[in-house]
Amino acid sequence: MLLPNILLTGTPGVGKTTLGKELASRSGLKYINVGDLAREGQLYDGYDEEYECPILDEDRVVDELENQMSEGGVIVDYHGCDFFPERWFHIVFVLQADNSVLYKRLETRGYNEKKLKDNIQCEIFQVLYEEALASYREEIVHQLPSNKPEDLEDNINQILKWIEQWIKDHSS
Ligand code: DAT
Repeated sequence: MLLPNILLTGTPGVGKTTLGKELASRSGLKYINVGDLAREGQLYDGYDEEYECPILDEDRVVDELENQMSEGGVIVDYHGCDFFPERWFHIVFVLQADNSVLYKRLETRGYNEKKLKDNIQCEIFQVLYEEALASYREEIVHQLPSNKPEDLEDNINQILKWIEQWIKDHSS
């Protein structure tokens, strides 16, 4: 059976992991958190002192994922989307949260002042949405509100329906 690949992207803290894991458990698709994958495989290329985080080795991440992505049925979660091959994804969701909501979530994570400010700005200027539009066909890029538990439930139901339809359309 052919299965679609889904990209969940957006500013850190918008709810990609929460949605991705729940979606995977309800759809049977596989969930991959690119941040975790990079940590496990040490797929890094230096360290960013300003943001206090390692720099992703994008080429190695792509190589690492290629086989699974060609098989299909993968939900990818990452706060960036311009380095993945465009052909990998059948649909792209950009999650979005209100500033006040996002601020509280990131504060809870203990982000430093600069990281907090930059991430809030990233959300205000819709940086990930713009990046997604620049990297994928506009028709497959969708924004999803991710402020409250009801949003999560709505998003899951909407995506499950989409998956079901995609599978129907691609079965022969
Ligand atoms: P991300 O993976 O985008 O960094 P996350 O899934 O870890 O974000 O979520 C960050 C926090 O926000 C976490 O404590 C769970 C909470 N959260 C996520 N989606 C939510 C929603 N729709 N309603 C309320 N809280 C949510």
